[in-house]
Amino acid sequence: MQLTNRQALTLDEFTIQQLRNFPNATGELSTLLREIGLAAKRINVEVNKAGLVDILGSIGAVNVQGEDVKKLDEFANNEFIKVLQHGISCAGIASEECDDIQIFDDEVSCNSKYVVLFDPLDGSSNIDVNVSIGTVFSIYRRTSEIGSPCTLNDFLQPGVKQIAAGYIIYGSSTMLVYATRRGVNGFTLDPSIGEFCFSHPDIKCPTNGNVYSVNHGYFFNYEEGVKKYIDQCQHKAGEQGGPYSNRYIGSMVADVHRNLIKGGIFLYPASKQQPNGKLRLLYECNPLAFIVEVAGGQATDGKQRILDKQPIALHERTPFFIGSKDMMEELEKCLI
Ligand code: AHM
Ligand code: MG
Repeated sequence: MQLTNRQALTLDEFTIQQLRNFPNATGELSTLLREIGLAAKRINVEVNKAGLVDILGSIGAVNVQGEDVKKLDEFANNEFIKVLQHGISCAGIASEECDDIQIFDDEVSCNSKYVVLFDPLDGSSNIDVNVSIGTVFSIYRRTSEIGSPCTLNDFLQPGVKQIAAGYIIYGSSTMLVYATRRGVNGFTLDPSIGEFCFSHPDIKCPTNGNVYSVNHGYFFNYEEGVKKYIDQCQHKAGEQGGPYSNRYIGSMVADVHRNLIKGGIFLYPASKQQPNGKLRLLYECNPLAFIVEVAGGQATDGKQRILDKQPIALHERTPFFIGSKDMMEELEKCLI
C-alpha cells in the first residue's frame, strides 16, 4: 500500500520518516534531533513567560567568557544538558556556559557515537527587552573509541566534520532549523499542539540580497578592507536598485536566519578591541556556517573558510563573515 501524503509532519515524524530512506541507519541521529527538539520546547516555554516570572535578569555569576550570566542562559544550559544526558545518543557536550566539556560516563552514553556543542541562549543581551534570541547546536561523530568516555579531541574537530547543525529562534514564532549534508529544513512550533511542524522544506540561501548586518558602532575600529566593504554597502546599488539596508538585531541567530531566508550578509569582524572578533568558533560560527553552506551560501573568517579552521581551544573566537554567495564574493574582493 502506498504511503498517504502528509502535510505538516512534526519534527518527530519527519526524523522517523527520514529513516525510511536509509534502512541501514541506526536512528541515533534522529533520536538526538528529537531530544534537542524537546529541550527547545522546554526553553521556549520559559522564554515566552520570561516577563511574567522572576526569571529575568542576572544571577550575578560570570561565565568562562567573562560575561554576565543571565538566569535564562543558565536555565537553557541546564535543560540542554539534562535532556542530552538522559537521552541515549550523546556521549558528552560542550557549551558556551561551561568552562570544560561535560563527559557523560554512564554505559549508554559511552556507547553513543555523537557529541554535541551548543550555545544555549545566543543574543542574551536581548532577553530583557523582548527581542528574538536563539539556541545554536552542532553535532559531531566522536573520534574516540566507542565504549569509552568521550575526550576533548572529539570536540576539537573542524566544522567540515559536522554531521548536523541547527538553531532554534525564539521570535515572533519559534522555529527549529537544522541541516545535514542532504539539506536544510525548518520547523515552526505550533503552540496548539506543542510540536515543531515541518514548514520550510529544503531551504536555499538566495545568491544575492540587499541587507547587510554589522555593528556600525565599531566602524572606526574595523580593518580597512571591512570599512571599504561597509562603505560599498552604503553607496553601491543593491539588487533592488538602492544602497543595501542595514539590519542588526544583535542576536546572530536572528540576523543569520533572516539572511538565510531573504538573502544578505552578516559581519562580525575583528576590531582593535577584539583582535579575534567576539563570536565563538565551535558553537556559534561552525554550526551557522554549516547550515548556510548546505543552503548554498558561504562563511569565512576573512582569510579562510570557517569550516576548514582547525580548532585549538573550546572557547576560541574568530572574525565571522557569512551570507549570500555573491555578497560574500564582493566582500572578499574588498578584504584582499
Ligand atoms: P552572546 O553569546 O553573549 O549572546 O553574544 C553573541 C551575540 C550575537 O548573537 C550577536 O551577533 C553579537 O553577540 C552582538 O554583539 P555586539 O553587541 O558586540 O554587536
Ligand atoms: Mg552566544
